[in-house]
Amino acid sequence: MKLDEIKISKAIVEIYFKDLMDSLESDVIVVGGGPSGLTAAYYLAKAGKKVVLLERALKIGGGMPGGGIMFNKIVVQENSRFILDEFEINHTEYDKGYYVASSVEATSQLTAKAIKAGTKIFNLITVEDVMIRGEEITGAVINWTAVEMAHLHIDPITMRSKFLIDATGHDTEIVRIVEKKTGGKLFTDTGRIMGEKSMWADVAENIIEENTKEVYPNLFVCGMAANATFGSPRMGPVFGGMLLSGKRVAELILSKSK
Ligand code: 48F
Repeated sequence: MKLDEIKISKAIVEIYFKDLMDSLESDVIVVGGGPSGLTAAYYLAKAGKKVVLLERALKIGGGMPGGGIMFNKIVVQENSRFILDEFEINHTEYDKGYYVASSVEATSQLTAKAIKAGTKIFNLITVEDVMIRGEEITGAVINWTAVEMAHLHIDPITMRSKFLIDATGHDTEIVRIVEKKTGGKLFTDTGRIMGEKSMWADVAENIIEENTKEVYPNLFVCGMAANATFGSPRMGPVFGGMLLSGKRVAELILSKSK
């Protein structure tokens, strides 16, 4: 077969734009392709929801592939081991209740399973604002990451969704935008972001599911962003809480959308 470069270009442009057009309206937009966002996307898509995941970076995975200080291993504790099994992530028991997995394999499996369940992933896209109608979140305002990086003065476009998940990690970017634009009407004790506390793995991992919740009408928070929003500590390279938080946010949205 003689290859035609223009056909290759047409294939990429046409199919990408078909995906993009189809994703302008969805059930759930997940912002952030780290472990919690990918887990949330997987469980929501598996339950039949139309899920779009937007990731600023070139590569998917957030803080997961880097493991602990670039040692590409992650630790998962007993209570979340079943999620490793669900995603077919190999792991070995290091000590009683402490399981070790390859951070690269874990990232790959979360990503592959989320996609195969039906999630549409768009990398290199940054969510720079949200849509609010009345007192409800109704979608995301997006731009190319390259536009953000180059500080170009270029207007964004919008994507409508019934629910938005902030899975942006430590910076809790979407909740921060909503805090700023609503003047502090979050469902926290202060109406504002309570702020991340210093590392304490045991406390952080035990509270993350409780912190995983709706933080403004139709805006949910999961993963490290949940602990940062509700004033809890960070946990370092133990990832069980991220997986449980992703699963929890999916369950909350599924029960709200019944
Ligand atoms: O930071 P990240 O991995 O979030 P997570 O799912 O997991 C946290 C852990 O990796 C680790 C930890 C250990 O347990 O504490 O840090 O809570 O992934 C967040 C992703 O969101 C993307 C960002 O590039 C990263 O890949 N992101 C952040 N802001 C935006 C965004 C934005 N405005 N638009 C699109 N993507």
